[in-house]
Amino acid sequence: MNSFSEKYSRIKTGFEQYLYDFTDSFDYYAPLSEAMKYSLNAGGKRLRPVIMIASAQMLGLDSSRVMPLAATIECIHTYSLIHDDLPCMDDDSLRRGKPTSHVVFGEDMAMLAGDGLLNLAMETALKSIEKDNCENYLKAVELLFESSGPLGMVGGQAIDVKNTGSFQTFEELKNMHSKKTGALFLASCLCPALILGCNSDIISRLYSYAENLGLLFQIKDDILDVTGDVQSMGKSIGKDAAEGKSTFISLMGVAESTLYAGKIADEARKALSYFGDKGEFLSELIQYILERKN
Ligand code: GRG
Repeated sequence: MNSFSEKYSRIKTGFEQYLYDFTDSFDYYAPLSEAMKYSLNAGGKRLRPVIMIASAQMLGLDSSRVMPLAATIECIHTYSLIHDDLPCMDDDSLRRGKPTSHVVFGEDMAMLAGDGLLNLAMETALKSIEKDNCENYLKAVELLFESSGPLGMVGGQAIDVKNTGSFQTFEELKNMHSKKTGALFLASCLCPALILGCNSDIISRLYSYAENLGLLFQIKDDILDVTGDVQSMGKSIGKDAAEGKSTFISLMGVAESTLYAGKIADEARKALSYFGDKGEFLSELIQYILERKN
């Protein structure tokens, strides 16, 4: 294992320990607790919490001060996957290498598990606010929910379901993805800076890094839907083309999308160079996303 993988694994393990204690404390109506735990503990890369914790560490904020917000963002991400997999949306039966929530618990309970996670996310974020740094924490919580709501992820998903296969231009596609996928990356990266009350230079560099990272993640997701395999991905592949979805591949092809991904990665690196050696892990994360197989 190289030092990047070791560090990723250390951050991810620390987060998952926190998450397991968090889910262990669920004391709701048993079938609901079970369905919420099933998806949260199913694994996944934990990319958004890892980005949030790494961004905190780079800026000199102790990880413990963002752990509840990292759990918040993972709850939001997980609820979005449960709802996205429902028959009324993507109708998927495999997620994180396991049968999807509605396959195991039924559509009604999957819907409620997602609703439960979203509401729990709000409760967790509000409880995380430090009294003596209330104003800054509120800015972070506001960004988080703005990013996941109708201006961000939910808005992007709405644009996506209403326009399947009909994005004509790269800009239209990019706009949808910057809301649907990019906004949560942005929140992950910026929350620690808001908690610390960082200056506008730092915020704008992080903004540029996160915006490019989110786009890179999505282009790679589209490439993997063509070149990846079910085993490594833990979810069905080839669905975009089968459903006639507009993707970076349908607009530009695999070769040009790969070249474009490299350009976006360079932009992300440029933004992060401002932080010097302290940005090493987040910089290496760009390469990880570029080379990821799942
Ligand atoms: C239903 C409100 C609502 C929103 C759904 C994010 C999303 C919006 C849908 C997911 C559809 C999808 C597969 C989008 C591509 C990008 C993406 C978010 C992939 C899954 O994220 P990963 O790879 O997943 O970080 P893991 O399992 O590793 O956490």
